[in-house]
Order: sequence, then structure tokens, then C-alpha cells
Amino acid sequence: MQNQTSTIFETLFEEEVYQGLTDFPKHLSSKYFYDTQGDKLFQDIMNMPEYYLTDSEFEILDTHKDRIAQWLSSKKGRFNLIELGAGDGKKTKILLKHLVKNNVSFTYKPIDISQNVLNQLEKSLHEELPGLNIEPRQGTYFETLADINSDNGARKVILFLGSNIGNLLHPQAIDFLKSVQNLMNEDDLFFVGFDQKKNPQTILDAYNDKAGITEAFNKNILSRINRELRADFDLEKFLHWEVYDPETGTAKSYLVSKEQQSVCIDKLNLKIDFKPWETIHTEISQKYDDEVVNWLAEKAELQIVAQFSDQGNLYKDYLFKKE
Ligand code: AVJ
Repeated sequence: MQNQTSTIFETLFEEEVYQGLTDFPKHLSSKYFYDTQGDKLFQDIMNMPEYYLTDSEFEILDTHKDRIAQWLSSKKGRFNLIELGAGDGKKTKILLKHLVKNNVSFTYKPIDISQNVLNQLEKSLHEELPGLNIEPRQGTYFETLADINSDNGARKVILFLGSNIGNLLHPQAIDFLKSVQNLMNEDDLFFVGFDQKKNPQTILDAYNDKAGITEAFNKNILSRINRELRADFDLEKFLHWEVYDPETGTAKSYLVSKEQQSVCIDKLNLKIDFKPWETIHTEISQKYDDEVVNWLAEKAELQIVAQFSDQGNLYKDYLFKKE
């Protein structure tokens, strides 16, 4: 993405923080959660009992690894296994180990916005799976989509796990799926995790844990602005607030100002005023059902060829090919 106001802003982060905090209502993009501190907090989230998503997808990959591996290697020849938003690869490792064990020939290409997390992933994979070919790349999904295309020739299997798609509103999700679809060839596959609609309390608990890890994760975006843009956000003066609408399946995270306050962001030469109870919207975590996934797939001209679910039907992975 080109920065149109590069005369004022050095980075997209600066520009988006400026725009988000001077907009009404205020908002910040969840993609900025993931600095070194945020990566660590997200790993803690994935280990919390309330955050069922990781356990469910782990269970799916473990239970169905044979059937999944068969799909991935059903066409001849070496392939690139490209993972968008690879993170610490905890879930992917089940699949990687299974593929390596079965002598499937592929190159693992994890992509993540965080270089820090990619370094950790590469290091742990060298130790746990020395036989694996790995080529990590740092970048956002949209930047790296172009990279995927430049790997022309080799068959592609694209992984998008963890319900990362849930950070996108439906129109953005369709655009995203379409851009991937555009880069796919006939024999390529696209494996995507979609968290499912369920008891709304289960969802609220997953995004508002008692120990306050999600709160710390949400507030880390303010700490990051403090650190990187020399701001003076007082985290104590904000509430972590989670809502879930069972009708639309949208969970939304907010930071709510507990009082009237002003915050200075030195690097942006900016003073931001908050009214009491004014909000900053920070994240959406969309939940799905088959009907919605079918609709998204149809819009993106993708065809569902297989689907895999955990015992409790909390979560589903869908395998797509180009229509
Ligand atoms: C990494 C986007 C899938 O929305 O469930 C976890 C991030 N936010 N707890 C999600 C997150 C709060 C997570 N994703």
C-alpha cells in the first residue's frame, strides 16, 4: 500500500494511528497488536482455557491429519505450503510433522507481519523438524499475496488458520478471498479456519478472560503507541470491553476511556481528547456458520471441496479450490 501523505508520516503505522484517533468514532487496526509484546500476549491467549479456538483447530488437524494430507498431496509433484499469518506455528506443526513423516515433498513458506515471531518459528522448526524446507517471509497478507504469485510454476497450498479471517468484515473477507482465488491455479488448494457461531457466553468468555490477558493484549496497542510514537496513554484509564452480537456473529473489542482525558502523541505532534466513556474500536472477531461460509465462497468464486470440524463443532476448517 502506498502512503499518500508520506510528507508527514514515516510509516503506515503512524498514518493509521493518526487517522484512527482523529476519526469519529475512534478506531485502531488490530493488525498493530502484534509487536514483540503483543506476540507474547497472543501466545498466552492461545494457552488460556477460555480461548477454545486454538484447542479446537489443534484437535481438527490432529484428528483429520491423514485425510488432510491426502488432499494436499492428491496431485503430483512438489508443492509450496504457504501459510498466511503463521504465528508460532503450533497448530501447523501437527500437519508439517505428518507430511514430513509421510515423505511428502513440499516447501513450507510461512508469512507473518511479525519478523520476531517468524524468527522464533524458524528456530523451533530447525530443531523439531530438521528435514523440513522452510522459507519465511515477513509482511502483511496483502503485500505478500504478490509474492505468492511470483512463486509461479509450483503448485500451491495456502493455509489461513486460526480464524484470522475473522478480523475482516464480510466485504473485506470477500476481497481477501478473491485476491487469493485470483492467484490460484486449477490444482491449488486453500485451507481456511472459520470460528463458528455458538453459545454467545462461550465467545464472550474467550475474549474477556478473568485473568485479564485479553485486556492486556487489547491495551498493548496503546503501550505500543506509547513506545513507538512517544505517547503518554495511561492504561489504567481505559477499560477493555467486549461485545458479541449473536445475530450477525460479530465480536467487537473496544477500549473505553473511563474519564475525560487528553493524551499527547509527540511523534505525531498530536493531542487527543477523550470524553468520559468515549470508545476506541480495536478489533472484530467474526463468527461464522455454513451458510455464511458458502456465501463468502460463492462471492469469491471458490468451491468448498472438504470440511473438517472438531467434536464440539466449535470451529471448522474448509478446503477450497478455484471454481
Ligand atoms: C488471531 C485474529 C484469530 O480474533 O480470535 C484473540 C485475535 N483477539 N483474542 C481472534 C484475538 C483477542 C484472534 N485472531
